[in-house]
Amino acid sequence: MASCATAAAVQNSAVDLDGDETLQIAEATVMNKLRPSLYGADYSVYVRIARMTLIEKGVDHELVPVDVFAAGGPPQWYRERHPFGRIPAFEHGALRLYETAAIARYVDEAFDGPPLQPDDAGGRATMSQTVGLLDAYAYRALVWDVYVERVSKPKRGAVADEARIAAALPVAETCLAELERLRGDGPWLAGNRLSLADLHAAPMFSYFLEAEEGRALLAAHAGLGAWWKAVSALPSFVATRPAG
Ligand SMILES: N[C@@H](CCC(=O)N[C@@H](CS)C(=O)NCC(=O)O)C(=O)O
Repeated sequence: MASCATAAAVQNSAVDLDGDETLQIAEATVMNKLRPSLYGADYSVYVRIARMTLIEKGVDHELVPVDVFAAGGPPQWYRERHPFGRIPAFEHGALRLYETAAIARYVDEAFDGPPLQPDDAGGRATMSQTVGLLDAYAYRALVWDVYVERVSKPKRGAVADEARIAAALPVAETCLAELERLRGDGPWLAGNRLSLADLHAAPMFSYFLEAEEGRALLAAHAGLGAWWKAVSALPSFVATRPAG
């Protein structure tokens, strides 16, 4: 089916271009129309980042349910898509990806829709640095050490590990201070328009702010408070709120 569509697109666009250029444009056109699949569950921070990115780009896609926390872990067919057994994984035509930053960047670059990366090299590098710091430092401190201990564990009758929360708070403080510094005058985290950095941060903050410590830290960073108001009002954020 893809090859028929490729041939039709080649015929339609074979005007002033040489063969290679024509084929590249035709392939990009066909890929743009193929519906990608995202594997995962709505409770996952990383799945939500990918879903928000797809929604912001206006990409029609399918969410294929995979629960990594199910007894026995994810099924074998899923491990073939993600050897580390995490979510999400992504498929678009013959392309298979895992690692959310790579998925989000691909979605931004492969599909039409508003650009989600700054135009200049320095801006893109700074945005990638923000995404990197969220992955390397914020996810564990904000989500696992503060949210899971303070909110999630007590909800299921377990006792919070206070030492773990106390150890995470200075890391969380550094993350918020750095996000605020990098954002400068805003309104978004990287540059003057919504970017992959905002979509990477929002699902982590969503959980973090369920904890009283999270709300107190945000209140101490006024610039980030304004950012949170804007990002949490995005239709892509509202539409991806976890069901449970
Ligand atoms: N580096 C991965 C992280 C993905 C990740 O940690 N996903 C979590 C859910 S938010 C997961 O699958 N956790 C299962 C586990 O830790 O076993 C990415 O960027 O996609």
